[in-house]
Order: sequence, then C-alpha cells, then structure tokens
Amino acid sequence: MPVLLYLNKEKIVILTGAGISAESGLSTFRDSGGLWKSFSVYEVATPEGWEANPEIVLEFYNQRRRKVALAQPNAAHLAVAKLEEAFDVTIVTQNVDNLHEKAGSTKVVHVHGEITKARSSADPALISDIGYEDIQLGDTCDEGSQLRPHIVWFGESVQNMEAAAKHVEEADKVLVIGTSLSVYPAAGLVDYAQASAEKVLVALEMDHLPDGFRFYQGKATEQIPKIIEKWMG
Ligand code: BV8
Repeated sequence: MPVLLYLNKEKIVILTGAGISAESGLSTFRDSGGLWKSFSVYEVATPEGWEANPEIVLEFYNQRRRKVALAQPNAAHLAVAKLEEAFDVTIVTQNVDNLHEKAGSTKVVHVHGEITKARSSADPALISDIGYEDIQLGDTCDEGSQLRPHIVWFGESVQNMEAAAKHVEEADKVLVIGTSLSVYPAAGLVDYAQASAEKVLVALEMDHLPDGFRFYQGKATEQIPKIIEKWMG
C-alpha cells in the first residue's frame, strides 16, 4: 500500500468491552450471569485480594485463560478486522482476551492487560508471554518473585491510557462495542471523541449513552457486520 494512500485513510477507533466476546462464550462482568455475580471483585481483582490469597486469584485467571484458549473470534471481531482493508483502524480494548488478535486485527491497544501474559509481582516491567498456561503458586520470574497475571486490577493504574486517548481524539469515527462504560478511567475515553466524529455505540442495553453517540441496540454479531458493511460501502 503506497504510503500516500495509507495517509489518506479515514481513522477509526473501536473501543471494546466484554460484550464483544460474549458470543464467543466468554463471560461479561455485570450482565446477569456475569463474573461479578459469582466472584467477589475484591477477592479476585484487587491487589489486596492478591495479597490475602494469591491462590484464589491465580485460579480465577487460570479458569478464564483456559476458556480463552478455546474461544474463537465471532462475526463482530472478524468484521472489525476486515475494516483495516479500507480504514486506519485502532482497537482500544478493556478486554484481556486475545480474540481481536485471533481475528486478524493488527493494532490492538489493551488498557486492562492481557490474560496470555504474566508479570513479576515485584517488578511490573518484567512481563512474559505465557500463552494459555496456568500460573501456579511458586512460579517465579527471573528475579525469583511470584508471577502474577498481567492484568490491571481495581486500584491499579490503567495501561496505555495516554495513547488510547490520543487515538480517540484523532478519530473520524468512534465505534463503541459491548461495554457498560462503568469502569474508569477507560470509560472516560468516549469523552475524547471530537464533536465532528461519527460516534456509534452497540450494546444489549445501556444505562447512559455518552453525548453524541448513536445507539444500536442488539447483539454485536448482528449489529457490527451491518455497520461495517455500510462503512465499507
Ligand atoms: C484506577 C480486571 C487509580 C481485568 C477490571 C474515576 C477515575 C479513576 C478511577 C476510578 C474512578 N471512579 C472509580 C474508580 C476506581 C475504579 C472504577 O472504575 N470502579 C468502578 C467499578 C466504579 N477504577 C480503577 O480502579 C482503575 N484503576 O483508576 O487506579 C490509580 C491511578 C494511578 C496510580 C494508581 C492507581 C482500574 C480499572 C480496571 C479494573 N479491572 N478487570 C479482568 O479481570 O478482565 S475491570 C472490568 O470491567 C474489566 O476489565 C472490564 O474490561 C471492565 C469493564 O466491563 P465491560 O467490559 O464494560 O463489561 P460489563 O460486563 O460491565 O458490560 C458488558 C456490556 O456488554 C454491557 O453493556 C452489555 O449490554 C453488553 N453486551 C453483553 N452481551 C453483548 C453485549 N453487547 C453486544 N453484544 C452482546 N452479545
């Protein structure tokens, strides 16, 4: 693709949450049957929970990682990946699964971490790819500290936020898929969208719609291919 052509491509930023992976069999958090209905957030997704009982936290993520290993990208992930043929697409995801990458998307910014990575509990810069392997108590980093999931827990600073906000600010189109927009600062990314940008949100339901966003209510695998087909026109 000649550079000039690439530079002229419209920029699309796609902000995704657990809802885009729901139809791939991965649980959301706050829907009925969601993870926070059967697990205590405090126990499995906070540094305090990790300090109190690391085995419970390791098992929570080991169980989810085994499900991610078996999960396949769905029609929504695939349609989003296809957009790259005609647009400059950046995905900013709160999801820790790798279904966007499995679908073929090439620019994926994770703000809440990645379940296929582990990091040293002593040095957050020591990150390693573990694929779908469990992390057990006693698994240590090169410096001898216990390995933990490379996941952002509540009370921990979110990753890549500055880059993510810049992408949204520069976008001609912002598409939000499958997030309740209830976790900050990630949820605040929608506020960086320009008034002039086309803003669309797809979910099963939304308590509050961010300013200027058009709401398409329904399943991602039904709504997203239609929106992408229109944009690819
Ligand atoms: C931090 C771990 C400070 C990863 C998660 C204001 C500013 C800053 C912070 C705060 C603030 N107010 C409160 C806070 C604290 C807190 C917070 O936001 N609390 C909330 C609950 C009020 N934020 C934090 O603690 C953050 N850290 O700010 O630290 C700091 C700063 C500097 C230095 C040190 C510290 C950290 C937040 C990250 C927490 N980690 N999880 C994991 O285990 O996966 S959050 C968790 O919720 C996930 O990461 C997930 O990504 C996130 C959001 O959930 P959603 O993806 O939106 O999923 P949800 O179930 O909620 O909704 C599903 C949606 O999909 C629904 O809309 C539904 O309709 C739709 N849907 C379902 N099925 C489908 C569908 N749509 C289409 N098709 C379908 N089939």
